[in-house]
Amino acid sequence: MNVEERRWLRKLRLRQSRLYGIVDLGTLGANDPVKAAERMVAGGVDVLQLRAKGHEPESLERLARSLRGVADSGGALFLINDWPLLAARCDADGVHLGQEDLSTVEARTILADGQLIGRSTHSLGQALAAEREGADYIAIGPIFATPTKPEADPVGLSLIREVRERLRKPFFCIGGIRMENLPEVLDAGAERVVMVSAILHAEDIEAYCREVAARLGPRSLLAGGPTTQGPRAGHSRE
Ligand code: TZP
Ligand code: MG
Repeated sequence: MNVEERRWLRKLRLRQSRLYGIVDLGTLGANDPVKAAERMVAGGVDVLQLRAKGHEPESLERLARSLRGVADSGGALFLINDWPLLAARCDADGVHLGQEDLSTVEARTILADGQLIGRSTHSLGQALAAEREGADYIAIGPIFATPTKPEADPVGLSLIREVRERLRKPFFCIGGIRMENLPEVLDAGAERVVMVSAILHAEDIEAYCREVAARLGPRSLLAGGPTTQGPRAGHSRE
């Protein structure tokens, strides 16, 4: 596959994605990240992210390559939190950046051509800025208060509706989302969600993901973005 085809495939998978799971080493504790990732992908996670706060990126290369393989085996995207250089080295599908991280322009100078950039945002203004600056997808949250990111104030469900009306890029809702409150999040206009602790603390990770994915609905019905016409088929909304 050439660079253009890979870029197109990544954007197509992003458009079709509903469930984004994070292999967060802090939340996993002593549990095996590769096994957790395998169960997540088997359960239908569309995007897998490695998040390893407090670790040195150099020490994560082997794990990142293993997770890259796990994601590939299920047709899921694989992203790395915080470190574009590690994402480039491990041939990840992209990197996820926060408000305090590198700008999109800076990150693109480190990433390989065609790798994706996601950006965490906490307001409509930040979400619109991230889109304007060229992020491929936006995360908004925390929707609810969450022990996974205790320092962050919840933005509430109302931001989902605002963002939905204004953003063209795919956006994911994150923060305190679990099976029990998923209906509220969907009713507020979300199509895509990220879950960390709900998935990683589930008794049966695969079954939990399968159930959430079923409630989110089939991938193929999502509108917009690259179409089946392929990478050279004119302009998409992106
Ligand atoms: N960014 C905003 S909230 C959050 C991140 C990384 C943590 C979400 O974790 P959980 O366990 O799904 O609430
Ligand atoms: Mg970050």
